[in-house]
Order: sequence, then structure tokens, then C-alpha cells
Amino acid sequence: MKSALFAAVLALLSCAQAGAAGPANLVSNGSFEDAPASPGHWVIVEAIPGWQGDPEVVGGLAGGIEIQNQGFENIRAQDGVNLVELDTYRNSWMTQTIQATGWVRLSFWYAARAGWGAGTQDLGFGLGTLSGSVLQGVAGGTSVQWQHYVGLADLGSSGSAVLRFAAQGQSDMAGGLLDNVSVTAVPEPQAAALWLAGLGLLGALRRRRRRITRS
Ligand SMILES: [Ca+2]
Ligand SMILES: [Ca+2]
Repeated sequence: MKSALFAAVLALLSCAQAGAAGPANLVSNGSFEDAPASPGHWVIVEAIPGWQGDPEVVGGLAGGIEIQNQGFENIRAQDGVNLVELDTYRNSWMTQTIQATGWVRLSFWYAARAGWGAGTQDLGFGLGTLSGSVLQGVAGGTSVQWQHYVGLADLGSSGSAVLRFAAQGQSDMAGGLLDNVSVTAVPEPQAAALWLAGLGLLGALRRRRRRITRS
């Protein structure tokens, strides 16, 4: 009986572990690897798989998405070989619709473009209840230094929300860099509670076994 209960607890824990291991990235092409940039070059396009760029031409200047392949200006991508800059010919934006409800975790990597001053690198972002900007007042150094942003967003109950990035600050064809974007579901509180309850039951069984062994 005890061994059957012990096996049941182990099965419960392994189920909870399987559920917690590596939630799927809800962003399509989040590292921009599916894009037409050739080695060491950049290209500005209206859209890439998964992402729509600003399609307007303003004052003769297109918006779109600038894809940089690493090697251009000796930049190393944070993940893979491609990255994005959104001060293209002017300050531009890109969006992707995320299919999810409730709380999600937004993660992305960003860096100031080397050799460019503060006030031109600002990168805005938004998803559900979450919005903000990074690189405000930050100047680029002599090389690209990637930093990690993580935040929680409530997408509500409608089933979808728009993920948006936008170049801000001075519009001068140079801005903050972006790579490795992910949105993942936040584990249900019930799953975490189940995991903790399983651990507690396992500990109680082990303590009881030790007492039985001693007596
Ligand atoms: Ca990449
Ligand atoms: Ca700029």
C-alpha cells in the first residue's frame, strides 16, 4: 500500500515536472532568423514571417523592419545570426499578434548601437497591460553589449494581443538593437500548488520510512 502511494506521488511529481519544462514560445520568428539579410549586410523590408513592419512612407522615407546580419559593423547577434533595428530610414515599428489569454512572460534582448550617442537609441515595447521603453538616455559604447528584459503582461480573456516594438527618440537611421523575443505562458497557480503538495507528501513518506526503519 505504502509503495503504491509512493509510486503515485512520484508519478504526480513527474507530471508536474513535464508540464513545467520549457513552455512553448508563442512568438513566431522571435529571433528573426527567417529573414532575407545576407551575411554581413542589412536589408529593410516591410514584413518578415511572423512580423509586420510600419508600411507607411512618410516624407519619402519608408518605415519597415531593418534586418542586420551579424558581421555588419562587427555586430554579433544575441541569438543566431540576425537581429533587428527599427530606426530604419526613420523611426519605425513592428508588430505580431500573440494568441494567448491571461498572464504571459515577455522576454527580449536589446543593445545600444555602438558608436551612436544617447537620445537616439530608445526602443519602446508593448504587450497587453505591459508597456515601456529601454535604452532611454543610453549611448552606444565601442561594441554591442546585449542586455536582457523580462516582464509579465496580462493579455486578458479575448484570446489575442498585439506585441509591438517601436524606435523612439531621435529619428536618424540609427537606433537600439533587438533580438531573441519570446512570450511564454506563466504556469497556472494550480500546477505550482500541485507540485508543492507532491513534494510535501513525498517528504512525509520519507520521514515515516526513517521512523519505521529505526524502530
Ligand atoms: Ca537572432
Ligand atoms: Ca535613432
